[in-house]
Amino acid sequence: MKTLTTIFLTLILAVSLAQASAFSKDAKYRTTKIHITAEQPVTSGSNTFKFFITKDAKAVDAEVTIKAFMPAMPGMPAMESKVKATSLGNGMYEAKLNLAMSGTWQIHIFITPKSGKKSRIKTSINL
Ligand SMILES: [Cu+2]
Repeated sequence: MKTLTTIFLTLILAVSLAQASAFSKDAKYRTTKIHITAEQPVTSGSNTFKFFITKDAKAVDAEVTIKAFMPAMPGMPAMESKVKATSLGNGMYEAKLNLAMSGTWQIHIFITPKSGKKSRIKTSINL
């Protein structure tokens, strides 16, 4: 019964968090999961994203670097923006990414914990 209550409350929290965000995306690599959100709709230019990172369902304490890039296209050179995310505690990180044009941006999240294996999660953001 306690488990059911916990699941139910988690669902309510997940739904309300999803509604509060203008952008939301999930990605994972093995048991490391990341939940990416933005309070404002994602547009070309500077965007602030929050990253909630867990490994084996536990909040991750690590150095987190985000790389956003777009390969060269006809008439456009390759674009890249790499930033170190700020830790907000309890597995939550924040970073401002400059997505200079509309299109599909490849996103790589580099996670370097104080001990244990480094990991990299790949995803993409369309705008
Ligand atoms: Cu482009």
